[in-house]
Amino acid sequence: MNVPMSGTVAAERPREGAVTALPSLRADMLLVHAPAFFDFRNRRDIYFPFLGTSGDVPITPLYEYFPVGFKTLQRFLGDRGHDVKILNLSSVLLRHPEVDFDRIVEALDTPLVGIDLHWMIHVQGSLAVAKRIKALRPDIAIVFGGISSTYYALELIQYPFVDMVMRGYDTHEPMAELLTAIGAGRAPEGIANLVWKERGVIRENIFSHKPDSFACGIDWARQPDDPGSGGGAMPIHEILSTQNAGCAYNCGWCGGSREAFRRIFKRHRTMARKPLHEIDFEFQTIKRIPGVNSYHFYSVGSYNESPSGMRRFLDHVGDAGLKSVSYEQFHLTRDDILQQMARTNRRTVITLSPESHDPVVAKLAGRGVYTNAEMEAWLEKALEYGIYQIDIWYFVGMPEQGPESVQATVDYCAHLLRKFKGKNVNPMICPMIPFLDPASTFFEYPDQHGYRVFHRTAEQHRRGMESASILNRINYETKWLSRQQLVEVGFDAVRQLMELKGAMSALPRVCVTDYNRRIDDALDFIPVVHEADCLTDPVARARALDALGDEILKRNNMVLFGGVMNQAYPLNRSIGGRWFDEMGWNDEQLTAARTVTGATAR
Ligand code: B12
Repeated sequence: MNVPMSGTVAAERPREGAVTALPSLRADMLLVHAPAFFDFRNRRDIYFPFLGTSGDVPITPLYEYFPVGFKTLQRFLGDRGHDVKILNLSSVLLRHPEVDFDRIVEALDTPLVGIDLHWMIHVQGSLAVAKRIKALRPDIAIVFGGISSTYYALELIQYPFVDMVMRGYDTHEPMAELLTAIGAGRAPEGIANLVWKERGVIRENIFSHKPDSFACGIDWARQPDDPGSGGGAMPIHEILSTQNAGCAYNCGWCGGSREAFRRIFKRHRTMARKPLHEIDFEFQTIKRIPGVNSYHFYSVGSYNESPSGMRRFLDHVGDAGLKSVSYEQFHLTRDDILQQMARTNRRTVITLSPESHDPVVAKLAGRGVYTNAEMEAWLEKALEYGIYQIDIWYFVGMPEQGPESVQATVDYCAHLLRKFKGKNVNPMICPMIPFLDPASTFFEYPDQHGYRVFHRTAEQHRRGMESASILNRINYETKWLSRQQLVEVGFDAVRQLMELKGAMSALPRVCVTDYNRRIDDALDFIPVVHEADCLTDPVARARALDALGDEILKRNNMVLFGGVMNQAYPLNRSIGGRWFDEMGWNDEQLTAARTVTGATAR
């Protein structure tokens, strides 16, 4: 490998049509989060339907979250003298669609770009961004990292534009060594976990850095600037935390389950925990966030905490002065913890995920550890203790789950809504699209579980993501639900549930009408695009898609813009200022760098 020296000077090549060049972005490493699809702008030949994500977090189908590990890498490496910056390209391109990506690449002053392929959904975008960077700036080395990168490391390294893949759930130490090696112009010989190329020959260093503890505390004190959108915007003030990598449970569909963790990271112990003093650090910084009392805190994976760990964690939460907090729970939370949760924050939300009302399906989905009757009794109790809200998630795409089963889940949700009317019990349902997680048990052994997998390799997923039709992007179907049904039955279930919530005043009627109008439109338009996408003659296909181009673009522009809505919050909220909206430059600089000629679609 040709390891570039640090301090490489950015190429200063003015491009035609540009207004103002972006100031150079200097870093020892720039961590880049690519949109799930690149380049989505002005595309008339690929349709991103409303509800095209599973819809539980405030993101568009470009999946703007970057791995929270970007923040820990930034702190850990920063403490060791390395200047690490983060660029969320998804957010930049959504907010500033007229910015020419090539101008961004030209402004980079860094020897190393790190790209996450953590979630498989980013496979097309991460690779396309890497390819373009390499084409324009062969002086910049490119390293991939994250869960999917680890799983597919030996395939990814074969792409000519991927120089290195850093494997592992904890990459801090090896990345520090890598940056030091690059700074010194040394080859990354012997750096644990790394797969790299030496003059085109693939080298696989030993995959040995697998510590029992994981990560360092995140510094939350500084949040990205919120450019706002003229006062009326409802800012998304949210931070999150995970105290563990891996999982104590073993749900067959999950790429982070016990067995999946073993497959990916080749380590028998399936949990690595964040050290207590790092959690302490994290909470100290949370308290320093300006206006912390307007922030929601999302505790992801808190089902992996022991009761004593949870009690300690709750003390911190109580101390932090946050507006609201949500905890994901696997079992029905026991009384003492419930009471403490309610005491520590007046707006405590608990998220349960029974996945199905049907105990057989729930068990096959890896859940089913309580009955509906037990859950309902627990709901009464939790509300009595002062828990503010309980979200209950159901999933579509599980074993033995056909259309009737999904309908019965919706009917059960109606029962819950009636029984707990006015009490903030909020059932939600989402289709598992577009991907069944690679490395999950159902992905690895589809036949045994009634699944069929369409895309297996990274390249197959990448190509799949380039399909015009969302149905062809989906990587699986089950014996009980075809790809088309996953979408149709899944969307219809969401639609019915929204309708019920409107009727029972759990949501404003006007939001429901608007939301369901979008679902109806997607349900009408998906088959139209699908038919065109499935034409086998490439010329006929291109012609058919071209004829639909205006309609596709119109719909994409309604989903891919500077706003997001989801099931939990069915109102458009502006992006920018979310903890992961790290835009590299400020709003004025990005606005000034917009091209006169408009967005570049390639
Ligand atoms: C926390 C979490 C979330 C949080 C996100 C938190 C965050 N921003 O990181 C939320 C709830 C928002 C979320 C969302 C989603 N998630 Co999630 N999530 C998890 C969970 C529970 C833990 C992940 C974890 O432990 N991270 C900690 C460690 C492993 O990662 P890290 O510290 O962030 O990063 C380190 C390394 O990964 C690596 N690294 C990562 N990126 C890079 C890049 C470079 C260049 C380098 C060098 C290193 C590197 O170094 C970091 C530092 O050590 C896992 C389940 C599990 N048990 O693993 C699922 C999981 C990761 N999520 C998954 C999925 C599918 C999703 C969604 C796509 C769901 C959806 N349809 O909406 C979205 C995607 C969001 C997006 N991109 O916008 C799948 C991924 C399967 C796959 N391989 O694709 C998992 C495995 C299981 C699951 N189904 O939930 N998720």
